[in-house]
Amino acid sequence: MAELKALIFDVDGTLAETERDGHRPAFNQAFADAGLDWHWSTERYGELLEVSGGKERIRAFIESKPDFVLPAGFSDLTEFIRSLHATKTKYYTQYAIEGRIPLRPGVERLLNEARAQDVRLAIATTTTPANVQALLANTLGVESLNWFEVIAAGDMVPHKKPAPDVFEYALDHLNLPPENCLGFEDTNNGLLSATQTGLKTIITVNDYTHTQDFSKATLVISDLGEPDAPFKMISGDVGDAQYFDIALARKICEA
Ligand code: XBP
Repeated sequence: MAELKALIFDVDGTLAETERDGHRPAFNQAFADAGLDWHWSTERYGELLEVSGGKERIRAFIESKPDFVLPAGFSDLTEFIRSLHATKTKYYTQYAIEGRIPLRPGVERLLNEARAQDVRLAIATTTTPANVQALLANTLGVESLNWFEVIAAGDMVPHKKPAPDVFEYALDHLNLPPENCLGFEDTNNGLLSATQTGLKTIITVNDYTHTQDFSKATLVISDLGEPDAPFKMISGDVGDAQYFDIALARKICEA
C-alpha cells in the first residue's frame, strides 16, 4: 500500500493539445519565415510525432528529403536546425501568450486538488523549457510555475522519450520512489519513458495518439474529465469514478 505523494505530468498532448494548436502551426510559420516551401499537414505531423523532440523532428524530416540543400549562410545542418527551431519556439510562445493553447479538460481542477491536499507536482516533458513556462504562465498564471517542484524539460537530460531519462530526473529531484507517484502521459513514447522508471502511468488519449499501444498503462481515459463532463474509460479500473481526482489517484497508487 504505497501512499500517493506526487503527480508527474507530461506537457504536450497531456496538459494541453499543444501539438495541434501550438507546435505544428509554429513549425510551419518558421518554415515560411525561412523561405522554405515546407508545410506539415495535420496528417504528416502525426507521422513525424514518432520522433520526440522538435530539433530531432526537423532533422528526421530533412533526412527524408534527398533533394535537400543547406541554405546559404549556414555552416552546417545542426546550426540550420537550431535556427529554424529557435524561430519555431518564438512563434509557439507567442501563440501561448495569445491564449491559443488552452488546457485540456480536468487539468486545472486536478492540479488545484493536488495542491489543496499536499500532493506534490512535477513535470517531465521533451519540449523546450521556454514553451512550458509560456504555456503555464498564460493558462494558470505566472505563479503556477512555482506549483511544480521540478520542471524536467528538453535538453536537460541526455536522451529523450521513450528513454526514461526525463522521468528519472523528475523522480530524483522529488527524491521519491516511483511507487509514491503517478505519471500522466498521452503517447506510447511517453508511456515507455515513464513505465521504465516503475511509474504507474495514466494515459489521456488525443486525436494524434488514440490508436497507439497503451498496454503498459495503468489506466487509459479520453481525458481527466470534469464533474459535469465525465471522461470515457478506455481501459483500466476506475470503479464508479466519472472524472479523475485525487481520491482516484490515491486508490490507484495504493492498489
Ligand atoms: C513532445 C515532444 C516535443 C514537442 C515539440 O513533448 O516531442 O518535442 O513536440 O517541442 P512531451 P520542442 O514530452 O511533452 O510529450 O520543439 O520544444 O522539442
